[in-house]
Amino acid sequence: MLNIVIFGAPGSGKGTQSELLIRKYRLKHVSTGDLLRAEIKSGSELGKVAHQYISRGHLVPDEIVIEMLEDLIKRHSSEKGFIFDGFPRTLSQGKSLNDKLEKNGQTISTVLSLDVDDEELIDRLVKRGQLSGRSDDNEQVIKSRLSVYHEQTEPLKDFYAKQNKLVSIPGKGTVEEVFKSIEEVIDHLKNGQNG
Ligand code: B4P
Repeated sequence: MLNIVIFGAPGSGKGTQSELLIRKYRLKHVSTGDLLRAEIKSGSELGKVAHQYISRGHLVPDEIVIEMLEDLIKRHSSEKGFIFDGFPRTLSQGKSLNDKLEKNGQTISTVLSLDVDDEELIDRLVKRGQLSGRSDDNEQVIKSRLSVYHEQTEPLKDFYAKQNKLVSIPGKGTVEEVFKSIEEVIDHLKNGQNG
């Protein structure tokens, strides 16, 4: 089983690269951002709460996101593996993910950290906001998301480095170039699992 965490700042290419990964490796895609946006669209109580945080560029509280993820892991226990996209985003989420996987006799295979500088991130997200109209893709909210990333999410790099799981991927090339670096890491992992 291959359990991959795609890690990076907002706009680093997590969602973009996940799409390519699912196609090639047939893993189950878990994007907490997509799940939360679906809840908002459906008008559910959870969605109403999530919207209050997302529209200000804050993280949705850990309890909500962890519960959502727990349900999903249970429902898809027989898959080939997961791509966790945008989860974990806090140390508490990271510890919880390790626990949940361990309970099912699984572990995280690798954490791919997409490294892109803040200037490029702001540029990408402002452009996406102009096309998609996503309410959290405007410059003021983007800056808040970036500072939340540096304060609450980036410490996870150290958490995974200590477990020898962290692999840094230069995230600034074209989508294809970034994917090529990712493929190399995963193919190497898969060969190790088979051999
Ligand atoms: P997410 O949906 O995870 O959104 P994101 O961080 O902006 O990244 P995304 O994956 O969508 O974009 P990508 O980098 O691929 O989260 C949204 C919000 O939900 C969070 O701010 C938070 O409030 C909440 N949330 C989600 N998960 C949570 C959790 N676990 N805990 C608490 N709260 C949570 O792409 C960005 C743009 O760059 C695209 O337009 C793309 O086309 C472009 N791009 C990608 N790769 C490129 C490249 N190589 N070159 C040029 N452009 C590129």
